[in-house]
Amino acid sequence: MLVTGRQILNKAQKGNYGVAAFNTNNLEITQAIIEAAKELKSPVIIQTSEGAIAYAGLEYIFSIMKIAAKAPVPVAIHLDHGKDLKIIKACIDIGYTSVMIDGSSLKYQKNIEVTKKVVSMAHKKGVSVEAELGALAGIEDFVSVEAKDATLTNPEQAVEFVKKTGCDYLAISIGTSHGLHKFTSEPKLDLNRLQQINKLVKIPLVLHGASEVDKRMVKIAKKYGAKLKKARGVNDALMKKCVKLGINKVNTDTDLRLAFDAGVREIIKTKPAVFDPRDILGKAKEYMKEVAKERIIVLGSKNKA
Ligand code: TD3
Ligand code: ZN
Repeated sequence: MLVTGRQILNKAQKGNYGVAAFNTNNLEITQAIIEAAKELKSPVIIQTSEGAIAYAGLEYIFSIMKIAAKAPVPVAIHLDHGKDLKIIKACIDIGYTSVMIDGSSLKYQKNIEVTKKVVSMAHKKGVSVEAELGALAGIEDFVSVEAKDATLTNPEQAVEFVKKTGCDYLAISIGTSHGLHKFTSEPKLDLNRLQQINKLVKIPLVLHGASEVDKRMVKIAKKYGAKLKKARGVNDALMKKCVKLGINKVNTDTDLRLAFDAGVREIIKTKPAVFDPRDILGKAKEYMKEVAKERIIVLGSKNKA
C-alpha cells in the first residue's frame, strides 16, 4: 500500500532497522524491486532521479510505480536528488509520497532556504521531505582531515539545519560516494561522525552511495564482456554497523544496474538465438530481484511490513 516516506522511516527509526530505497526507470526494475519486497514482507521505497523521469516520462514511470505500490507491503514513491523546483512540484502534484531536495552543493544558507521552500510546498500536500547536508565524496586515503571536514556532514550544523528547515529525514555524508567510484581498497566510513550525528539529530538518517558492488554480479557481467572499473562498495558488515548507528534509508542504484547488466549480457552471450525482449530481460529481472532481496535482508527490514 502506498504510504508516505515518514510512515516507513519513522517506524524504521523506532525499530532500529534500515529500509532500502531502490532507483528505477522502467517496468522490469520496478517489478523486481516490488517482488523482492513482497516475498520478504518488507517495506520499500521506490525512487526515481530527475534523470530517470527525463528518460521514462513522469506519467509513465509514476503509473508503473503506483501499480507496484498496490502490493500488500508499505511502499513510498520518492523523488531522488530533486534539484529542479519545477520537477519537485510536478512529483508532488502527481502523487509522489516523498521528495528529496538536494541542496548539498549550495552554500549552507542557500541550502536552508531552498529546503524550507520545498518542505512548505510538500507538507501542504502531506508529502515527506528528505534533505541533504554535506557533500558526497569518497574518503580517499590521501585526503587530509581538513578536506574531510569540509565535505562530510558537521553534526552541530546538522541539528541546526533540521531545526531550521523542518525536513523529515536527512541525507548525510560520512564517506560514501555514488556509482562505481567508491573505494579502491578496504571501505572506510566515518562511523564516529555518524554516531555523533545520530546522537544529536532526532529524525531518520539517509545514506547515499551505499551499494555493495555485488561481487557475484560483477563477476557475471565481466565474464560476458563487461568492462567495469575496479571498485569496492559498502560491505554487509559495515552496512549493518551504519544501520545500528542510526541509518534508516539506504539508497541503492549501482547494485541493481550491475544485476541488470549481468543478466542481459549473460542471455545475449549464452543464447545468441534469443531475440524476444522478454527473454533478454527475464534474467536481468531475476538477478535484480535476488540483489534486492539480499539488500533487504542485510538492512533488517524483512518481515517489518
Ligand atoms: O541516490 N542514489 C541513486 C542515484 C545515484 C546514481 O548511481 C544513490 O545514493 C545510490 O548510490 P549507489 O551506491 O547505488 O550508486
Ligand atoms: Zn544519492
